[in-house]
Amino acid sequence: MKISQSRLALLALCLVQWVSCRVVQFQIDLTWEDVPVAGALRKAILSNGQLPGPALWLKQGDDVEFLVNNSMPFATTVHFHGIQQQGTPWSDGVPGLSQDEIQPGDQFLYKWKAADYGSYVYHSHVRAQIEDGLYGPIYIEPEDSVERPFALVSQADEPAMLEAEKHTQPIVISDWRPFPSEDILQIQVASGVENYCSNSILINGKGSVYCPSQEHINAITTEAQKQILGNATLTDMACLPPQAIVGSYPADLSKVPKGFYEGCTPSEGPTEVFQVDAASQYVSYDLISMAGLSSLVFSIDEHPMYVYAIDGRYVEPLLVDAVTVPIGSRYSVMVQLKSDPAGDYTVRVANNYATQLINGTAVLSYGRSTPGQSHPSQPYLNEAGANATTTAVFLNESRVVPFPVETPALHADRTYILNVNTINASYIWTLGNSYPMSNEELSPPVLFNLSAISPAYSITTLNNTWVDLIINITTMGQPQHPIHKHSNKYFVIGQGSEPFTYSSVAEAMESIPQNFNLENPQFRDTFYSPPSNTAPSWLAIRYLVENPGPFLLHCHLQMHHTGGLALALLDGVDAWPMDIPEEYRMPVMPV
Ligand SMILES: *[C@@H]1O[C@H](CO)[C@@H](O)[C@H](O)[C@H]1NC(C)=O
Ligand SMILES: *[C@@H]1O[C@H](CO)[C@@H](O)[C@H](O)[C@H]1NC(C)=O
Ligand SMILES: *[C@@H]1O[C@H](CO)[C@@H](O)[C@H](O)[C@H]1NC(C)=O
Ligand SMILES: *[C@@H]1O[C@H](CO)[C@@H](O)[C@H](O)[C@H]1NC(C)=O
Ligand SMILES: *[C@@H]1O[C@H](CO)[C@@H](O)[C@H](O)[C@H]1NC(C)=O
Ligand SMILES: *[C@@H]1O[C@H](CO)[C@@H](O)[C@H](O)[C@H]1NC(C)=O
Ligand SMILES: *[C@@H]1O[C@H](CO)[C@@H](O)[C@H](O)[C@H]1NC(C)=O
Ligand SMILES: *[C@@H]1O[C@H](CO)[C@@H](O)[C@H](O)[C@H]1NC(C)=O
Ligand SMILES: *[C@@H]1O[C@H](CO)[C@@H](O)[C@H](O)[C@H]1NC(C)=O
Ligand SMILES: [Cu+2]
Repeated sequence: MKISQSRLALLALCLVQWVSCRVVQFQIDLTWEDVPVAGALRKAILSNGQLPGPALWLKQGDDVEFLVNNSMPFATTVHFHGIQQQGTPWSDGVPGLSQDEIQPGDQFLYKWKAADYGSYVYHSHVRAQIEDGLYGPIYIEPEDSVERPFALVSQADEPAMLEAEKHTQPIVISDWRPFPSEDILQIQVASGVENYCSNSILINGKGSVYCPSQEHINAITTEAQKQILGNATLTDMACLPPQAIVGSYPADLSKVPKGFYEGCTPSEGPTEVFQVDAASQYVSYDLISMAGLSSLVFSIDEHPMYVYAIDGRYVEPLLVDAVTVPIGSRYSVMVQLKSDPAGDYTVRVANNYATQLINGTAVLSYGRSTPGQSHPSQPYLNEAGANATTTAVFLNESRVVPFPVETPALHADRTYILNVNTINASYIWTLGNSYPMSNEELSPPVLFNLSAISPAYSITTLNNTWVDLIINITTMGQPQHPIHKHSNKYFVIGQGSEPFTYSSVAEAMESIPQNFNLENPQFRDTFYSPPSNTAPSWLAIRYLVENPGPFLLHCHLQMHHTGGLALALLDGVDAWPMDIPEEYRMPVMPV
């Protein structure tokens, strides 16, 4: 066994600095198999035979070697969502930008440093493969020196919370459809109808397909949905009819198969059970949404929870009864356990986009209930993802304060206003222009050839400058878009539910200073654009260019991302070309 020069140098550094210097090797073998998900057989992507994939547990400072073995009949890549990839842009997993796709039978070795602590997720970054199940949780245990925010809740309970954090568990919430992602992309082109319905909500991969009666669906239809529906009703999948989605774009509903937006077929799958021990006082969960098209709200009956970290960073703990988890975001919650539990409690996950009423449930079990004696627990969350009582508290993002607070520069060096809307069809989207899926096939990828990508689909930035991106939602009625940025996080400095008619943040701040926060802004890698129900809206984010490389900015809804709601940030081009390790210069790394 040979140890490379660089490995030896690293070992020496570890001994001197006394920091974690483990090299953690992790491997996933990807297969495409018929599996029952939510009780219905379908082809899906399994990672080491699992869906979601196995959890990767790390310590801050670890070096990771993540091997992807593609045993599937189609190409793929893996992205490490929220991981900065400082100095390792070749391990970001975006086809056409940082690497070529990993072909069937090939392998690829991603190497990166777990520099930051917290909750992350790995997932496919090719086309809409996330919808086929290629995702798994990552947790990076903080170094002891990182200050925890638990004493802000209670000094007396701090030890119990620290202990709960040590044993924190991922809860991956997602949605599922009866069709593989490639079929969905084809149905969209043939019919003109964007896919906006699921048939099941999964909690750690478990769930069922429920088909509520039309009476029940009509009874829980929300006021907002009634406004859109007029005289019509929701479908038997509790979805808006496609006319509401397609608008004036052409559509051919005869090309839409059963189960796309109507045609509910019930099936029963397993239910996730979270076993807890009342003696431990607290339990910690990392909520991760890997949905394809839903906006999932999470709640545990009769159990308020402290949100204490978001997107892998601590925040001042906020006590809530329910939290909305935009796709790609991670919310870490500390749940206070009951000293005298009455039985099992229902864990609820419900979609709050107007497009569909759908939910899934799991069980929080103290292991004490005897059959027949379990009482029905009292929900905070209803089937539309809204409050079930007048007193239920939902996380309010405006109240979130990072712990500790970090601040951006007061002025940006460059501003880009990126218009978000549909163009030509209900499933084609813009972020500035419309990023074509064919950009995933740019070869050699942009990291190796800066001119491989058209300026229409990219912006270039200089290293060590501050950039403002205005996500400009130019029309009413768009869903809140989960805007994800690769590499380093951004500060959420402003937002509004009115047209953005300014040329920069500085100009806007003169007219509407109340819409901005430069004092204690959130520091995120994924954040919702504001609602646009009654007017267009906008989101202003500011980031420091500190990691030269090509990184994607995109909506994490799979059909928006594949529909073009994406932009390549060619960061720090003044520091290109980079010193790329020889093995990454290959189209695909031989192992
Ligand atoms: C890697 O994939 C190949 C087929 O592509 C398969 O034969 C091999 O067993 C896989 N290796 C592991 C460790 O799963
Ligand atoms: C909706 O119902 C109203 C009153 O029942 C009726 O006047 C109207 O024509 C209906 N609209 C449509 C589109 O069917
Ligand atoms: C919500 O989930 C319950 C199962 O816990 C199910 O009976 C019901 O039909 C679901 N409602 C919708 C609208 O999905
Ligand atoms: C939900 O909250 C709103 C606003 O506080 C309140 O008006 C409404 O009655 C609540 N819903 C239920 C079912 O209690
Ligand atoms: C959220 O918090 C902000 C700031 O405290 C407040 O202005 C706003 O009304 C709150 N929103 C809701 C829906 O409660
Ligand atoms: C939209 O349609 C126009 C006219 O056919 C075409 O030139 C343009 O490329 C289309 N844009 C996208 C993003 O599909
Ligand atoms: C880089 O991309 C440009 C634009 O597509 C192309 O003309 C050029 O041949 C590429 N260079 C290499 C080395 O592939
Ligand atoms: C880019 O800028 C950051 C500071 O923002 C600096 O730490 C880094 O070394 C620079 N990278 C290069 C390659 O110059
Ligand atoms: C941003 O969107 C608004 C509509 O909400 C529009 O009036 C404005 O022109 C857009 N900004 C740019 C630079 O296109
Ligand atoms: Cu979107």
